[in-house]
Amino acid sequence: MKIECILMIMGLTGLASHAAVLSHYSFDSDYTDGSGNGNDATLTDVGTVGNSGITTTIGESVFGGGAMEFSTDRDYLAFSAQALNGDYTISFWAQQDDAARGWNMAIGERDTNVSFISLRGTGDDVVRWRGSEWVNTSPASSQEEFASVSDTAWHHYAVVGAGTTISLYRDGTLVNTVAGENTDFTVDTIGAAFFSANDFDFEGRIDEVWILDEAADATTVSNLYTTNTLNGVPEPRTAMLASVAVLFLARRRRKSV
Ligand SMILES: [Ca+2]
Ligand SMILES: [Ca+2]
Ligand SMILES: [Ca+2]
Repeated sequence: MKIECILMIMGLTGLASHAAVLSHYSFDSDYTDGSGNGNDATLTDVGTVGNSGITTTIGESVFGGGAMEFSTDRDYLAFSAQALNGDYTISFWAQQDDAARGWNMAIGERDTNVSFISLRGTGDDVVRWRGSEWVNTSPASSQEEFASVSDTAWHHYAVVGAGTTISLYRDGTLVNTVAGENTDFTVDTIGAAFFSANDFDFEGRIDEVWILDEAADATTVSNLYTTNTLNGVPEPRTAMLASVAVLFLARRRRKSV
């Protein structure tokens, strides 16, 4: 096999299918789902206190040059509901405008009182996960609070459901794993959750939302945190460019021998 063929195949491994990805919102230029599954989101920009939309301002995103900016209104992105049962992963970057905000509903199910992932600000300093089978017992079932830090910096969060265990990773590091939960979760909204009358939503920026139908292991979470990919190799476009560059260098080397 010619060296060009081998190198091209090596480069194309960066395009390996992501069978586990249900949806991926990069927010680099719009609200489309980059997974190939077509679950594009649509923005509902309610109220007039502030508008929400893509920001491409330098320094306001983590990967890809764009992120989703949510105003203090209950603006939100909606998409076809995904019922996550058994093994799943919800991964995203978030940056709060106000570290003291009591509820920053990042992602969940709109117009119910279940299924949300919310950052809770200064004084609470936790991330609350509530599943779709939440029951308000004491302690509540299908609900956990994971220790966090309230500030206005970007942080990466990954909630991993694996059978009856639920875990939170923060900035690539496991915070805690809790066993014995019904981990089912329904997601149809980014930037808000809960009944609309309660006006719970997110204020700040969210970037690179990945929803997987598999329980990410620690390595995969670390890959998402460090490279925004599942396998730790560069994004497809970068991989293709790398392939071309390697081919070019290989040709030059062969000619020079
Ligand atoms: Ca992005
Ligand atoms: Ca608005
Ligand atoms: Ca908001």
